[in-house]
Amino acid sequence: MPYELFEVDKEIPDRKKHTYVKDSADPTDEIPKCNTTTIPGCMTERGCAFAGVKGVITGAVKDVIHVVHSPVGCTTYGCGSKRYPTSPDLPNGDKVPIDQFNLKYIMGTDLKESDVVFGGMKKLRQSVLEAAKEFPFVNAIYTYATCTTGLIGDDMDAVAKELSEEIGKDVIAFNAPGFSGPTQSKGHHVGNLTLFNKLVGTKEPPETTPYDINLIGEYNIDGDLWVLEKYFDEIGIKLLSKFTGDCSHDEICWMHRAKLSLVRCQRSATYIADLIEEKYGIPYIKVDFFGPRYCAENLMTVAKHFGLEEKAEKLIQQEMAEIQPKLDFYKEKLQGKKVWVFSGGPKNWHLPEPLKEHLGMETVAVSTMFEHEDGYEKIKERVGEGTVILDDPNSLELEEIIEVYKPDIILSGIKEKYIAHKFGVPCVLIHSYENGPYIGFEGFINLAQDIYASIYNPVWNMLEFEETPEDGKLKTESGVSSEQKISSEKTGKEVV
Ligand code: CFM
Repeated sequence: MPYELFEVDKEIPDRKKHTYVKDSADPTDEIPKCNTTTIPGCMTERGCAFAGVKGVITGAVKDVIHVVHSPVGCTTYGCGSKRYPTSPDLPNGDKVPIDQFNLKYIMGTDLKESDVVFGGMKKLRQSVLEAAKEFPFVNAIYTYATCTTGLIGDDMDAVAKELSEEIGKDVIAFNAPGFSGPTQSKGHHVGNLTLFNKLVGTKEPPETTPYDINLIGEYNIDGDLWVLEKYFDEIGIKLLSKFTGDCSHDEICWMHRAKLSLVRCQRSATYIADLIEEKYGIPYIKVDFFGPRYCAENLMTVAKHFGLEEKAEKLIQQEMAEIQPKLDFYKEKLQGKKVWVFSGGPKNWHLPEPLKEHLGMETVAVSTMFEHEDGYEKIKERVGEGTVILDDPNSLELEEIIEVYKPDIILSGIKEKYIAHKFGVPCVLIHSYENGPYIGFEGFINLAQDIYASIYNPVWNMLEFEETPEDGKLKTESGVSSEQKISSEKTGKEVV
């Protein structure tokens, strides 16, 4: 049977359908059940639909202020949570006057009980006007529905329309209350649709060239976008619009003028590429730049589209020559190490092959928070026999993966990092990165270096565990749990 019920899931048998163990003999449609609501009883690692739109799609836009229509908790949660840096430069030559403005500021309507009873539209209006006054340099104001305002049914679009006219700038409402879908993936979709419907086609770029592209689904995590921008620059391809890493509000408005779209994150942003193709006839290519081979192949594909193969060839040779000695070093050190990859979705199929091919590492477990069928098909293609593929793992399963599949390293997010550490397993962040960028040629070396530094960190040799048969829990030699031992070493105080 390709599906497996984890020990910790005995009381939640439905989890079995979400836990697939790769067997090449299976037909391709054998993949974990996915994109459904979390099973009650599971402590999920997922984010909400509001997080999907603000935390992923729109949060990187550098010259807008966000007004979250919610009690204050969602506003706090929505502030600067993702590491997408921006440059201050705007396409018209202006500069955003506050450095990394997109990461530093967010506003909220601070809804109270009486607003829930009597409606919050007045407060929203007031807050948007205040935002326009506080930050006069912004080029647009984005507002967000949340669970509370979705439930009371405030008409965000009506307020946005009225205020756009009054303020003379775009005020956009994003209607993705937290509960509107099973995961943040729903928010990605709403973000794409809203930006397409409200913005694309409404402005013209200052200039165009025959080599203009939209780079879609690249959010500039720790500078990824700037690595790709440098490559495209050298090949002679111009990024007319980015969606949405280091992007300005206006760039989204003129995405209809590009000659080609590239879709980098195919989970969060294929929607807008499809819509642009359908309405404006601009084709798109799905691209993957993680790992040297994928990066080289995909740069060539894009260059070919514009007849710029020679320049791409030259760039690839240069970059490969530069990284090869480092790649050889890390491969020697990391060969045979076992990995568990846990991300939202796409990074789970981007990484296993490059890790195998360039570093000799074996992916033994893969899990995602919100991947859909197409992504799971790619994951299945790209991992070896016996790899466990989990959809929406709960926190107890995370521990069981560590105990059963014994990864040497976990590539994941901050929520899992400390679980891993408590089990004495190193962890490298692949959502927000440790020392990125991780994309492209030099990015892959950064990733390899972080993996190497984590696995070979001498701290792991200082931990000693022994099994206690009574409860099966991991204990250190002295009898205190590993967690207690680490904290006592840190504080110098005895833990009882
Ligand atoms: Fe796309 Fe992303 Fe990802 Fe994503 Fe994310 Fe992310 Fe991710 Mo964290 S946009 S789907 S919602 S590649 S924040 S940069 S790492 S879960 S796999």
